Amino acid sequence: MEDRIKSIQTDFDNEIAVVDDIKKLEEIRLKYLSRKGLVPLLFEDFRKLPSDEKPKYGKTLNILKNVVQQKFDDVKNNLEMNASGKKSTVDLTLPARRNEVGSLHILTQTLYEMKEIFKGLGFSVYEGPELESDFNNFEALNFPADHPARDMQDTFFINENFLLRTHTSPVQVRLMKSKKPPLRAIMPGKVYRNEAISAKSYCLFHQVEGLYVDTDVTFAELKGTLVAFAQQFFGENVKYRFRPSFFPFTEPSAEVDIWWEPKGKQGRWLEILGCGMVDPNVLRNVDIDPEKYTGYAFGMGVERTAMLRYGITDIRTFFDNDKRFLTQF
Ligand code: 2U9
Repeated sequence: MEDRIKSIQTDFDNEIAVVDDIKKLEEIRLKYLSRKGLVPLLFEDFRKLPSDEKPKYGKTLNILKNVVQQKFDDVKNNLEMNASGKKSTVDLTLPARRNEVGSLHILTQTLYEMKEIFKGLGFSVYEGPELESDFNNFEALNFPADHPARDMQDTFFINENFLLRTHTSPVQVRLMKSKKPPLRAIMPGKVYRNEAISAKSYCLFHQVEGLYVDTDVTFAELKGTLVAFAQQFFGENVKYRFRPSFFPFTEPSAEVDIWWEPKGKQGRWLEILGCGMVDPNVLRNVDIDPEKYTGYAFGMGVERTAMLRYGITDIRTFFDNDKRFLTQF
């Protein structure tokens, strides 16, 4: 049965391919599709098969019938249209449709670029889980018990002790707990915040944080690293400033702004990252002696940085999967 199906399909294809008038087409219809034609005869034989063999051929037989009928109808339409002087609806001179090629999401591209810059500055890349313990996400990082981030309003808690990480800092905690200094790594990844969704904030975003712990690490080294990053990412002539700030996990702390002046618009200072010297309490919490070691840390939002660089005004567009947005990058 299988061989007969194949041979009828091949013969039909060969014969229909060279049909150029209605008379020859009618001969093909009689041979293959009429009541006593080869295809209906195959169905008659199929009906006589033992019932356990039927499932094996039923589907192929139906495909044959549909393909033969469809090809026949197409050729018939074209011949009829040619005979009546109308143009065929198929224009064989049209160029073929291009296959669409996918590309990396703009956040992935930005993350890759950031990773490459920091790798060039001597950092390795370290990743950790998105579901974290309260200890790694808050406690070890010197967050006081009454800090607003520890509230259900701001953080997605799984239960009393576990949560969706609100920053990638717990990965630094894991690194410091598992390896001895010197440590120099960046931590890229997704973080979650229980925020009202708007053009400026989303419940999920990406961060790149960095950490360097060794003997005699200084704020001057932190500054040198971040300026080198800003110059590579935003351009050699980027204008920047360091402003004093506060974070529970760093002391002293600072924020870095860059001067942003889009063409034809008023320029202004825009914050691109936060940083500071790792608080001695944080080092103690992971059993690193703050008398012997010092460290610096920094953190930046990937969406925020990409928005600034590409003039994107609504953070939600990163997550909408709208091709009109995605294909611009
Ligand atoms: C350890 C010790 C210190 C990481 C740091 C910042 C400053 C910071 C924000 C930037 C924009 C988060 O995405 S954002 O909202 N981050 O300002 N992050 S210092 O400091 C650490 C981390 C881990 C153990």
